[in-house]
Amino acid sequence: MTLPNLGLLWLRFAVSLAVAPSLLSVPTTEGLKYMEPEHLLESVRNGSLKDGLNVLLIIVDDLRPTLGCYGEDFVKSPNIDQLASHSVVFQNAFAQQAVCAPSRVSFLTGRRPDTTRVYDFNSYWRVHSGNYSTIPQYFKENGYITLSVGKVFHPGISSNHSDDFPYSWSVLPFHPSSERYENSKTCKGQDEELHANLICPVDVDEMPEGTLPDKQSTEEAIRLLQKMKKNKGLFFLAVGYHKPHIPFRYPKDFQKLYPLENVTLAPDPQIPGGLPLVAYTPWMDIRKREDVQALNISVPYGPIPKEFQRKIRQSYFASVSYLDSEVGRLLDALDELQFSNSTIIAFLSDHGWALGEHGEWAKYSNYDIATRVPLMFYVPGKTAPFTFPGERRFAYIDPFDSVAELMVPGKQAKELVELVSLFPTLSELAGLTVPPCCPYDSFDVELCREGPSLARFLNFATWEKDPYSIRKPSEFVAYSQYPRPSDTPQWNSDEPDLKDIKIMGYSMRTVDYRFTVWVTFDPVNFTANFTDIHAGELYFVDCDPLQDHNFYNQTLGMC
Ligand SMILES: [Ca+2]
Repeated sequence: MTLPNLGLLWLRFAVSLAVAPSLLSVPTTEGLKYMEPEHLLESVRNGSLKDGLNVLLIIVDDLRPTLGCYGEDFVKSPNIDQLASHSVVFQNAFAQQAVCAPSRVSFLTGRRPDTTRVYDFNSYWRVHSGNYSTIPQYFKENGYITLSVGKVFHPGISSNHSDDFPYSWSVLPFHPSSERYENSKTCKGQDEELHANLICPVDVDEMPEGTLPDKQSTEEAIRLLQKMKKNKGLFFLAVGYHKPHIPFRYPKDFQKLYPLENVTLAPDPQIPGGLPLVAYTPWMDIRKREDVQALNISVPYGPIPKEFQRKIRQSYFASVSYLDSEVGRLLDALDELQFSNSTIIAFLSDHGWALGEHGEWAKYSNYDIATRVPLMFYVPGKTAPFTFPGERRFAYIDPFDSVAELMVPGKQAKELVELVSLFPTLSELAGLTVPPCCPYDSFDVELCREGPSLARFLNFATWEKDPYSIRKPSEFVAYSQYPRPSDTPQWNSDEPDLKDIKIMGYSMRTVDYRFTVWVTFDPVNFTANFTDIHAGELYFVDCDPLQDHNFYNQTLGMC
């Protein structure tokens, strides 16, 4: 196997990082007033909207591709599988940083973390790095009503405590009221008392407000779709679901889909011997939960007891099936309202999640298990034929229906792609001008994109005519990165604040291997020193798909 000249690639990174930006004028949100949706809809209806396609963007929190449509047959995800059966499904899509805010800011602005400079939760990119446009902002400026439901931007400082309203959204973003109870003591333990547990199957009727956040988000999204049906404007509706993010608080019935005796452990539950310590994530957020604390697991490497590992995996899968039922309700309503022939649907997650692989239980790393995400696009008339009048495309499928068969997946794209491509892809699919490629220094450029559009992969005619003309897997590379405060795991290794970042792990995934170098990083000047390498990782995909055998600096024993 021949490796490409990695030095040049890293040098390119190093040079680009060394270029200091000039800070832009600070946008202000002073004087903003809430605008009733009706007023905005009225203004658009009277405007000059061109014909076009609506967009439904579904963003899931911490969902790895553990879905039926990704070959994980034991997971009950019939509604997402049904969407996949009419979509192009990207089998090898990767996030740019495996944690919420940095990943979301990256793909919603179409820029990599080294351009957004958002590596933690404490900076708003418009005042921190550049006044970058976002996907919803671009659609809004092109005449769309843009609507946000649930967790789309990461809430808090990283989206200016407003989900980037009003830049990105036509009306104030919606957050489910019951979200405030996510970390409260709502989980009934074996002692019949309520706890703030990791594993939290619940009776929904007994929950505060008698509901759960994702249920409320589905209901609000459906209400907005009904409103858009009446008003006839083009819409861009983003719906952000919370599950399967921890805690695993879900309707308890979904646990029945995964009897504990049938739940297997991760195939590689040991911390790999050749793993550099800087790469290890100590999964501190898991340890904080009451039921995990009671296990007295040693920090940072102590393994979780096997029986509890099974329970975590059971509840993650149950949360995925609960999520699937909410996605199913949403798509059923979209279909019922006859939007299936006029709406692009994009489905993705912000990053993956380790379920015991490498002895880890979280995101916060550069492994495939943390960076690989589900990604699919449904485009009516393109990825699936238009429906006939009265024909149902996305009728709800009950995950408990034992006769429900695994859907035939749609077109599978195997190329390595990145979430940073979402911005140009949605633009092109909707018929908008694709934002230009970012220049070398783009800190002053409000509208540009750092990833290529993936729309060409949706053109089946080209695939069949000359599949090799556009698809050369060896040419594709997906980049990710993750910061660390130290060479060995400590309390803030998972989520270091910007000022504490001392090391950055830059990772590239090709069709053949994953290569990562952990280098000195200066959080003041945002510079990475590629001559000061703390550690490296090299994993070969064919013989080590789980990435357990680090061949960095090894001259013998190629697998
Ligand atoms: Ca997340």
